[in-house]
Amino acid sequence: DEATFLPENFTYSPHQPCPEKLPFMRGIININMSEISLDEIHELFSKDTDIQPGGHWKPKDCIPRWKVAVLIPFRNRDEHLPIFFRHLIPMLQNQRIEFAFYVIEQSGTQMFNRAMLFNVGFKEAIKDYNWDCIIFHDVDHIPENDRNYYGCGEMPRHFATMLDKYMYMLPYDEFFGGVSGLTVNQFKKINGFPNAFWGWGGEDDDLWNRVHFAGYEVSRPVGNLGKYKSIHHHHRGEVQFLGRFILLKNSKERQYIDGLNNLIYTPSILVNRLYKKITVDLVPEL
Ligand code: NGS
Repeated sequence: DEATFLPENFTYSPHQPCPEKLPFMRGIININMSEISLDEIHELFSKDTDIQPGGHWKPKDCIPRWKVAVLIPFRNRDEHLPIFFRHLIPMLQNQRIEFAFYVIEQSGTQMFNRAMLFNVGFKEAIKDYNWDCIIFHDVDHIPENDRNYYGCGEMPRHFATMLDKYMYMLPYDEFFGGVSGLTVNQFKKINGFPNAFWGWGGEDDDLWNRVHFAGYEVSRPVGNLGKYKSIHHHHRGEVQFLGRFILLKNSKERQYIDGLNNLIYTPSILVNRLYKKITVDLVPEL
């Protein structure tokens, strides 16, 4: 609730945990969807010498409550990335969260596998650093409110509850798409995402099922905080995954045979200034 946000003159120290509701979290974010190049974004953030390679940043004025790896599955959306960073970097800095970005790009000609890319990103991210919270983020979703706090919690969290493209309503109660977050332990416990969803649809519903079979409930931001704008684009070559309904019927049986525990991939890795890029050519299991 708004009244609990700290006043401008609130002081805290480098030796104390960052407060969760900081004065620079002002609410509505000014969204700027105009296209910009990655070079211009680098330029924009070049004065911020606290940003380490891979976009790794942590607050200096307090101890961050969460160490967050933001995973972004990716293919053929180059113009979205700079728009994404333009909004996400300032927001996470205002929230005084420690973070870095992982862009997991699917090369090759197989159908897009968002879920498997998240599994790859997870395994690569936890090799790097002791992240404790993982945010699973579509590149075309821009948060509209910086009080939508990107930390994790006792329960898996769904952040993108009010999308402009759905007239700011949850499309259905079990919707878990767009942006979600789990602690490293929660994600391991549910065996991650399924790897078997090739093409559009259903993988987020399967994650919802996995979370519930493991005994969790999903938590969501209150009020208007979960508002997002989508970057407009033509759905380039997104092929629906026709097998999704059958897989979803068998979510429970499949949970511990398909996921983090049967994931095989060969990544190539590039550390950029604002993100780590992991490229993988995914192939379906025979
Ligand atoms: C459901 C899909 C979800 C998807 C949601 C919203 O029908 O994967 O629509 O999609 N589930 C199935 O197909 C079983 S959206 O319009 O945001 O792309 O997330």
